[in-house]
This record gives sequence, structure tokens and C-alpha cells, in this order.
Amino acid sequence: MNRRQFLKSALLGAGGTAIAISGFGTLTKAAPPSSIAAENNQETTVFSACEMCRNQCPIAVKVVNGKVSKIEGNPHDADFGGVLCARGNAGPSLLYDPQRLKKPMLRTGERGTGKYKEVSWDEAYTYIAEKLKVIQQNDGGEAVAFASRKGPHDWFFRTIAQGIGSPNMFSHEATCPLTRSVALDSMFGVEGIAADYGNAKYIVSIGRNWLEGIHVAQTRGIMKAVGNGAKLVVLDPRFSVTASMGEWVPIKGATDLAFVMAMANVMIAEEKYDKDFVERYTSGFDQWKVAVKDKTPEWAEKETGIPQETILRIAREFAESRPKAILDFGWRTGLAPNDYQLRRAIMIVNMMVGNFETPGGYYRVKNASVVNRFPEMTGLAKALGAVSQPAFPKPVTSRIDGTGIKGIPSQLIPEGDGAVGQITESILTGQPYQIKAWMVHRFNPVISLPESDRVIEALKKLDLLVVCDLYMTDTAMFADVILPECTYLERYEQVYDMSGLMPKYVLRQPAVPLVYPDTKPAWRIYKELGEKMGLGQYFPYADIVDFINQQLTPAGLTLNQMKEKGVWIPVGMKPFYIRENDPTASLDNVVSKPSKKIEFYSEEVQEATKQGIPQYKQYPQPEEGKFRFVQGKVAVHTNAGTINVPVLNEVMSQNPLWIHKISADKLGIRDGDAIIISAGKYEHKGTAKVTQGIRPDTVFCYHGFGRISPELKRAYGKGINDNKLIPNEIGEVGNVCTSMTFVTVKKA
Ligand SMILES: Nc1nc2c(c(=O)[nH]1)N[C@H]1C(S)=C(S)[C@@H](COP(=O)(O)OP(=O)(O)OC[C@H]3O[C@@H](n4cnc5c(=O)[nH]c(N)nc54)[C@H](O)[C@@H]3O)O[C@H]1N2
Ligand SMILES: Nc1nc2c(c(=O)[nH]1)N[C@H]1C(S)=C(S)[C@@H](COP(=O)(O)OP(=O)(O)OC[C@H]3O[C@@H](n4cnc5c(=O)[nH]c(N)nc54)[C@H](O)[C@@H]3O)O[C@H]1N2
Ligand code: SF4
Ligand SMILES: [Mo]
Repeated sequence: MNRRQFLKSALLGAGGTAIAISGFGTLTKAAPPSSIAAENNQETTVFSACEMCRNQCPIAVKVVNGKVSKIEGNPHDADFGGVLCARGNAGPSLLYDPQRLKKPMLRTGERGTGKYKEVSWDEAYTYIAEKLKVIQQNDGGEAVAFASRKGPHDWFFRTIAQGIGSPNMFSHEATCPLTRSVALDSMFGVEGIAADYGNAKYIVSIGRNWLEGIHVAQTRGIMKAVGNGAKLVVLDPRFSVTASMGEWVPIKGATDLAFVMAMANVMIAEEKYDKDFVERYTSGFDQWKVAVKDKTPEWAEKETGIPQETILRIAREFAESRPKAILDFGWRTGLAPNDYQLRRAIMIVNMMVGNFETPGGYYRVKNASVVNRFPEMTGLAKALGAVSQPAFPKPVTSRIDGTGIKGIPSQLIPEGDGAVGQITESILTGQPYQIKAWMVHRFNPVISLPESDRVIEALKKLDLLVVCDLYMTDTAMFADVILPECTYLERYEQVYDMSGLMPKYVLRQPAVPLVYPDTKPAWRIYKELGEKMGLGQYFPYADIVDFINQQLTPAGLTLNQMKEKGVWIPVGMKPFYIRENDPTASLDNVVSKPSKKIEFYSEEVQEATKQGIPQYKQYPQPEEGKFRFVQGKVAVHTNAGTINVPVLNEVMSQNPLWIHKISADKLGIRDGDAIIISAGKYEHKGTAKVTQGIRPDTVFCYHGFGRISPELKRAYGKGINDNKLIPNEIGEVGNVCTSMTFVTVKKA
């Protein structure tokens, strides 16, 4: 498919209906079932799951003569409505990209010089197994760090970590929603809380940009709400596509907590909150009242730069729309060091309008185990089974990031995630102990973690770096061993629980045979590596079909059943909100705190950070001549994952720096000019996009560009790598801090 055909299908919805307001944000609806393709080429449809980003939307893959001709949304899933985003449409372009990794490779030259030789899988496994054995013997399993983007591959990848007794397993989440997870855990005792955007009447975004940071079901929800007349208010230092759909509130970066506390102040002063909800279901309101007592709109105006009348009006409108009002809890949430307190405050204000377990509010994710707590629904859905593994050796030390240690802030870091930015520090400083090897799966630390140069320095110091990816990424180019995975269109994955208002399971299955026969799926790679390392007992499955059967049998399902539609939802169950018909219904089944209360004040947080109730912290604002540097997602790319995918690269291969016209004029910079951006000792070349759509004290670019691996032939050297400019400051609960860097800009 060339660029024109792609644009036609992705942005205009060939044969389907375009349903978004902005070209870049367009979602395309599935075409009606297409007739048998012309010229006797039989078209078949395979129901599977997308992986152009980690949302894993259900898809319908059209296959003609053993080749993927087109990908559409899976019409069997009502939450997604048969709709895909532009990146999902681009799947075939990734699948058939000749620049993909095709064979395992061993490094033959200096790190970063790109000198590799192709080897057999057996040679690659042997090399890794021998190196790890030496490290394990000399330094212990804990000297090996494992980092991956969270997902269904983790069962296999982390089995290696657990097998060698390493506690140092990290997800990418510290760069993404970690502070939100901490907030939800501390208040509800569980992270699985979601928002019912589609039914809301008033939605306030704190930098959540649904039209570019796409999640098909959420984005559709927002569009449905707005289509039904809901008001959308967007706090963002720049004018995002989402802001263009509602009221833009150009807030100063890192001051959102002041805005949220002032909303609470108004709602309490004017008694515009749901007293019954607060009394019945929550604890700690008295402490919260004290915390926000002096946080008036007048005070918040000085912090946020937003007029007090605006804050007052939004607080009133929000409270008056209750309970169908959502103050959004965000997705990429590591903006400032104490971001977890912002997320806690957001959820407290939500609970003040009683928007929990009612339509148009928040709800507990209803997976099978939650549903089975309700007698009227018992048995309609059964939980997936798990492949049972023998006991792993117990790690002999604690983790390098202190996760789980009581009495310090890292007590709050979710065990399965950790503070991934700490790996760089432990390699370079040896503190708290030395990391000697790093196993990386589906993750690109050089571009995704702050301070790229420091990450590279760390990678160069390792005894062993193993990277499993689809491309020769900016991290892979420093690896000792590169393992090529096949794409999502060529593999099965373990069945995935994607429950929302009802239980839901999603299947990924191959649509076509391997395009490059020497690539393999993760479930096979880590099983084979494990066997080579003498860890075979921890992989008790013959193949992935056996693995899936071990999951499905306890759930009363079969693989053939899953293949039919690609998704499974319980027969005879409807989406449900516990308080829809009875606003006093018990929430004991969904609030997982031992107190069974939604905890505004948290003893656990108090113990960890001495701030059991959110307190405001003032951070510096840019001085004259400097700018706050913020970043974000673009609709046609996924993070740093798709910039080299042919059709997506053709649509967008650069990320100019947004700068306000007034600021640009002062610096003599015109639209399209070459510029130099500086932050402390780091510098980056770029081009300027002069716009009115940003605060004059802020600059912005889309994330994921400025790639340094020459093997990414289309993406190499184009655009700005934001993380080259951002220091590796680790936030209070292990999060990255991506909105705290000040830069200067000059004409090149
Ligand atoms: N098309 C597409 N969709 C995606 C992704 C993708 O890469 N491409 N990635 C997925 C992933 S991994 C994620 S985490 C989500 C992210 O989804 P979002 O969290 O919605 O997206 P971002 O674009 O990262 O950030 C949103 C906005 O935060 C603003 N911002 C920066 N600092 C501040 C601040 O201090 N205060 C306020 N109020 N705003 C601030 C930025 O200007 C930006 O517009 O999107 C997901 N969906
Ligand atoms: N400064 C700054 N930093 C950020 C952000 C920001 O906005 N600003 N955003 C942050 C956010 S929200 C996130 S989620 C992270 C994302 O950072 P990462 O977790 O690194 O995610 P991606 O860049 O999406 O992709 C990682 C790698 O997965 C590979 N990949 C894709 N599919 C497969 C597959 O099937 N198998 C294997 N083995 N590999 C695959 C891709 O080729 C890519 O190299 O970045 C974070 N970093
Ligand atoms: S949001 Fe788009 S890219 Fe991500 S899984 Fe869904 S269709 Fe694929
Ligand atoms: Mo993310």
C-alpha cells in the first residue's frame, strides 16, 4: 500500500465511515463485509488483536492469497464498534517492511558501531545462557535487570528473571501511568478503575488528549459524549486536538494540583458536593477539608495563570453536572515529581461528586472474579486459568529501586512495575548495587527513558545487553545479542483479559505464516532460552496452543470458540454499574481497602511520604528567556515504536518544536527555521513550528523522533529526541518527570 492508498483508507475510511472531527485523529469504521475479492482471489477474515500500540484492539484481518490485504476493526466488539485508528490500519506496512529484523545477531564490533553477524537461534541462546551463568555465579541473579513494555509477553520474559532469582523486573509504567496506579491503589486498594466517558455530561481533562493519545474505545466514548452535548474542558499548556473540541484552559505546566484543590475549595465552600456519597463510602474528608481550606480560586490563579472566575465557573459547572461529571485521572501521568498527589486529588474531587459506579462516571473493572461476587451473576463468566509453575528461588536481596520497602516513598511503587529509570543509575553508580546485565523486551530505553546520553553511557558499561524487538532500534544498536520477534500478525499470544463494564477475553492468532522464517514469538524465544539455561521446568507447556488451552479450560472456553469472533463476552450479561438504580448500594465488592472505604486520607501514603492527604508543592516556573519543555503523542505514530514503519513515516517523519508567535518573534525565529534547543549540558537541533496554540512560556514537541540508529533508514536523524534534553530525575514514587525541564531556543 502506498501513501496515497493508506491515507485514503486510514484517514477517509475507504468503504467505511470517517467519524472524527480532525484528519489526524480520525478513526475508521470497518467497511461492510467485503465481497469475495476479484479475480478468484479468495478473501478470508481472521479475528485477532492489534499491536501497533499496546491497547490491543480487536481486529478483523483480511487475507488474500496468504497475504494481509487490509485490517479493519472487529465488528464483534461493541466497545470498539468495528473501528480502528490510523496506526492499526498500517499493520501490513509493518508486517512486510524489509527493514525489520530477520535473524538473531551477535555483536562483533564496539558497542554502537552496528557491527553484527547473523547467528542461529541456538548460538544466540548459548551465548546468553553462558554469560548469564557467569554473572549469576559472581554477582547473583539480582545483577540482571529485566525491562519490558507491560503486556502478555511478560509471563514468558519474567519467567527467566524469576528463574535466576532476580527481583529486578521492570515495566515501562514509571514512564507512563504509574502515578495514577499509585493513587488508585492508595484510595481504592486496586488499580482497575476506568471511566465511562460516553455517558458523561461534563468532562475535564488534565492534559489527557484522547484525540491524539488514542485508545479506540475511550476516544469513541469522548466523541459520543461530545456528540450528545457534553462539555469538554481541557487543561493543557498547548492547544491539543482535544482542546479544539471544547474549552481550552492554557494552564502553566506542573500547577494542575492547584487548580484541582481550588475546585474542591469551591465545592466545599458552596456545599456543592454529594454529602451522602462522601459520608457513606469515603474516609478522610475532614483532613481533605483542612488541606484545601486556603486553596481558593484567587490563590490558584497566581499558581496556574488561570483567572479565578474561570476556575470558579468550571468548579461550579463540574459539581452541578454530578454525577455525570468526570475529572479525568490521566494516562501518561509522570509530569512532575509529586504527580501521584495530583492523581489522588483528582480522584478525591471525583468522589466528591459521587461519580463512582454510576453511568457517566468511574467504575471498577468488572472482570470474572469481581462479577462472581454478585450472586445474580455468579457463573456467567469464569476466570482464565493460569499455567502453574514450580516455586521460584527466592531473591536474596531487595530491588534496586527500593520498591516495597516500608517507610520510604518507594513503598508505594507497584511491585510489578518498579522505577525503570533506576536501572541507568545502578549501572553507572553501582548504587545500591551493581547491575551487570540488562534484558530488554519490546522497550527502547535510549528513546523512551530520560537522558538518552546517560542511558547510552550505561548500556556501554554492561557485561551483557540483550534486546528483543522488531527493528534495529536505538537500544538494539548497543546490544550484544539481538533477538528478532515476529509481528503480532504472525503469532498467537496468551489470551488477554480486557474486561471493562463486563468480563472480556481477546485472542491474538496468526493471520499469515512468518514473513521472515527466522523470526519467532516471545513465548517460544523465552521457553527455548529457558531450556538452554536449565530452567525448562518453569515453562510447563508444549506450545502456545497448549498454554492457551490451560488458560481457557478453567474458563469453560475453547480455542475454536475464541477463534470464531476473536473476543468473548459472557452470554446474557449487560454492562452494569452498581449504584445505577440504588445510589446507596454497597460498594464492598469493589472497594478493596480493608476499611471498605474509599480512602481520601491514606495511612499507607502517610507512612511512605508523610503526606497522607495531598498537599500542594510549588515548583519553579521558567525564568525570562527560558521555556518549559512538554511533549505528547501524535495520532499517526505510537511513541517511539512506529516512526520507521513505511506508510506512517511517509505521513509524518519530523516533529518540529512548537513555539508561540510572541516568543518566536523575540528570538527572530520564523516558522520552519532551523533552531537549537538547549537544556543544561545537552543540545538538540530541530525546526520551529510557530503557532498561537501554546503558552508563550512553553515549547512542545511530539515524542519518539530524533532516532540515532542508522538501520532505521527512514527515521534516522530526523526530528527531535525529547529525552536527549530531559534529565533522569526520578519522581517521588519512581515516576519519570517529563514536564520539569526548562530549555532555551535559538536560531541555528
Ligand atoms: N496515536 C497514539 N495514541 C496513543 C499513543 C501514541 O503514541 N500515539 N500512546 C499511548 C500511550 S502509551 C499513552 S500513555 C497515551 C497517552 O495519552 P495522553 O496522556 O492523553 O497523551 P500525551 O500526549 O502524552 O499527553 C497529553 C498532553 O499533556 C500535556 N501536558 C504536558 N505537561 C502538562 C502539565 O503540566 N499540565 C497539563 N495539564 N498538561 C500537560 C501535553 O501538552 C499533551 O498535550 O496515549 C496512548 N495512545
Ligand atoms: N520525554 C518523554 N518520554 C516518554 C514519553 C513522553 O511523552 N515524553 N512517553 C512515555 C510513554 S507514555 C511510554 S508508554 C513510553 C513508551 O516507550 P516504550 O515502552 O519503549 O514503547 P514504544 O516506543 O511504543 O515501543 C517499544 C519497542 O517495541 C517494539 N515492538 C513493537 N511491537 C513489538 C513486538 O510485537 N515485539 C517486540 N519484541 N517488540 C515490539 C518497537 O519496535 C519499539 O522499539 O515512552 C515514555 N517516554
Ligand atoms: S489504538 Fe490503534 S494502534 Fe492501538 S491497538 Fe488500537 S487500533 Fe491498534
Ligand atoms: Mo504510555
